Amino acid sequence: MEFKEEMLKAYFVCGSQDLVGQDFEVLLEEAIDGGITAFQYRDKAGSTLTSEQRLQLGKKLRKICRDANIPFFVDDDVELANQLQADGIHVGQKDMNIIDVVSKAAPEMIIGLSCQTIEQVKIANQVEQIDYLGSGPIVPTISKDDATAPIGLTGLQDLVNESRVPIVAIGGITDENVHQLKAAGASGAAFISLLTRSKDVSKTVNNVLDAFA
Ligand code: TZP
Ligand code: MG
Repeated sequence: MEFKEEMLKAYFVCGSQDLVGQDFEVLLEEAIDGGITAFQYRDKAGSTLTSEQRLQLGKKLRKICRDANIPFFVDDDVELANQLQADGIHVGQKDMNIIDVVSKAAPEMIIGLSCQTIEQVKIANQVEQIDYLGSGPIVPTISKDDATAPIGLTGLQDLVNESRVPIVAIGGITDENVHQLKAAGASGAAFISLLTRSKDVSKTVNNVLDAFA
């Protein structure tokens, strides 16, 4: 699948550790029906799945995305991304080196990198295979124990100004603060708890889409 900036608008990130009693497949289907523009499978810290269970669950989620023509990303794990024939891989600064990721990922795979600082963005600008950046947390997050300090809207704007590629904002996104991201230059919002804790998934996704309309 070819990368398009519009994919970043309402980017749902989730692993089994993030669920609060829901069935993962049902939640993903609801999110897709609601209008999410991308999904990232991020099964990690806190997950109790074995690697085989992670693979099997990934196959089901991958199929749901394929059937709906929604880009399916895998967090961190290039091997898993290749096994699942993911549309994309997203890696953080503490994960596998981006150059190694580029060389190991299937050639057509979309590549996203997390960047929190101007220095990191400058380095990312030189790796032509990178399609987009993820930046945050914007404000404190409950979903990532080892998150770096919040960058705020001005921090986000600075990274957008420096970046060669579009940026999706992540971390602590709410129904309210999502409306401030477009003016700061973000191409979209990526979120976990906004959706896993939503009382009305369709309404939540629609609100995000409105923010980037
Ligand atoms: N990277 C930076 S913050 C974060 C990740 C994966 C967690 C986002 O979760 P939430 O619940 O949307 O704040
Ligand atoms: Mg990561």
